[in-house]
Amino acid sequence: MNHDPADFAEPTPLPPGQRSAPLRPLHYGRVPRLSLDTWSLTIEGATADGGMTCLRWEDICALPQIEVVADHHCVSHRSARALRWGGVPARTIVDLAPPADEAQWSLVSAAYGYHSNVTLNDLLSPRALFATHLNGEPLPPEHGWPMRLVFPHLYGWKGPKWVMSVEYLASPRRGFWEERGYHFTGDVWREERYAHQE
Ligand SMILES: Nc1nc2c(c(=O)[nH]1)N[C@H]1C(S)=C(S)[C@@H](COP(=O)(O)O)O[C@H]1N2
Ligand SMILES: [Mo]
Repeated sequence: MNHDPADFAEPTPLPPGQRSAPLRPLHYGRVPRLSLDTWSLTIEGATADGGMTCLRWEDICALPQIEVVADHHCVSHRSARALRWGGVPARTIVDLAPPADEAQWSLVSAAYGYHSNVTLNDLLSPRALFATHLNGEPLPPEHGWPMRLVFPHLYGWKGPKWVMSVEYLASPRRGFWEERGYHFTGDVWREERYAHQE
């Protein structure tokens, strides 16, 4: 009988308060209908040169791609294990359209007004990515097609699906869930769920 070396690997630990559950789409509102012809990612706000950068789908496809295998933790305690995300490192996008020195924060927005606040540090973390693929296939519409943000070390709400823009900020602002009682940073390993823990 053949064994995959993974059969003998230690199971990776889950962050505190999380339990394994199958991946299922979770979001506020409807799944938007988008077209690659009109789709773009805008990087704006407190940029280094004061301008804005608009990346179209073909620009994204021309950037270096990576794969990141990570668990996906919803703050509702469900964790989907070992998802294989493919896409562009968030750091690559930041390098392409860098922020001004004072811009240590950002607000990442999606279709229908969803947004989350993310620190520049988190955007620069090596495993953060703008994902276009899940387990080798283009993202299913309900999981954020054509592109979403993924932060393996933060709760799922920090990663907007159907991402449209990154706005660099010179002072902190709160996103959709952060305004509704959820934590400013949302680190899963520190169990930063709620604003009252800040
Ligand atoms: N645009 C958008 N992105 C979103 C959300 C949302 O409501 N709208 N929900 C977030 C939350 S709370 C989680 S847990 C994950 C869920 O990702 P999944 O649907 O791929 O499981 O998406 C995040 N991204
Ligand atoms: Mo979530």
